[in-house]
Amino acid sequence: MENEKLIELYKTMQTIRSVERKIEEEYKNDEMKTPIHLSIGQEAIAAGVCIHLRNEDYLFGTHRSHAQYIAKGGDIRKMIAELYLRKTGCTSGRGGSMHLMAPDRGIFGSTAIVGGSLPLGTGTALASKIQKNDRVTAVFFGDGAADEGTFHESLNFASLKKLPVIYVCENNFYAINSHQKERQSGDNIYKIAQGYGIPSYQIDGNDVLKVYEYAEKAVEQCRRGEGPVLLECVSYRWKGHIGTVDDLGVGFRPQEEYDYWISKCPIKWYKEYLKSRNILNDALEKSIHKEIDKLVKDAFEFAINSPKPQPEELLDFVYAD
Ligand SMILES: Cc1ncc(C[n+]2csc(CCOP(=O)(O)OP(=O)(O)O)c2C)c(N)n1
Repeated sequence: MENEKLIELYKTMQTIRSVERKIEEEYKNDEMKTPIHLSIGQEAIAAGVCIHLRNEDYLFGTHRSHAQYIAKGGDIRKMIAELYLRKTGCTSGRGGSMHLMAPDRGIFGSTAIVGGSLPLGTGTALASKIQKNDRVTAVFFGDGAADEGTFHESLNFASLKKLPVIYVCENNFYAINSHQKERQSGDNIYKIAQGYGIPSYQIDGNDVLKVYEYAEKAVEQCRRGEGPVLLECVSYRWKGHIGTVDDLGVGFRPQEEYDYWISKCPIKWYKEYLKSRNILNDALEKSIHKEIDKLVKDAFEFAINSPKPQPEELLDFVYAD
């Protein structure tokens, strides 16, 4: 892979991390009137998949979608403004953090309904097939969504119709506080997809190069019209399920498990990799961070200074004009 792409992956992961760290910091001021779900620790998945997607390719995400929105090129100013429920937000302050949209970037909406992204993305993949274009759909979902009927229905249909859709399972083991082992008889979601005849792989979701490699093949397969692919990307969320809390000590996450995954930080590992190969040096790292800090500062300033929707605008967008 060219150095430019390797650096792009690094920038995307660092941008996601910086934006979410700033959200975490500012959330305590109680000005963002939206639930938030942070994906700190899972940055490599969105970065490694979305780098292969074109502007017009579709993306559907979940309640935990900041990373995917950023990686697919969503406007960060509009995302932060959405979290502050401002008129300039990506859904004009109507959706909050769990309903991010950027139609100009193929992002047709994240959804708070667990498993909801699966049939939506299967639908746009069907549309691509009917319209005979080569637009690919990427559907992100958690291991918890694999408990839902929509998972099975979507996979079966996509396989039957050979739809151009990549199902990206972000397996962070937990659905709120329930471990995968307490909910599923197996611990290999990708094997379920194989049962539907879908080429499926379980990969290290903290290794951005692995995600990149598998996602590249998946996108190529979809564009060739050979049907869906599922990638089960094993990773870990560092924060609690919702908000800014750390949920260690609550009684369901062992300290050793948490420590292990912190030591496997996707960004730390990748930075060391790039430095050991002289692709990233201190000066470049500094300039990347400067650029990202500026971007984040600007997005928050834009959001805070943007107007709030007014009461008389409450019913706007409820009915078609
Ligand atoms: C249909 C449905 N059932 C239950 C919920 C409540 N709920 C919100 S998030 C969540 C867990 C989701 O876990 P997972 O899909 O693994 O995603 P993660 O939070 O780990 O990213 C649940 C059960 C919901 N939003 N929708």
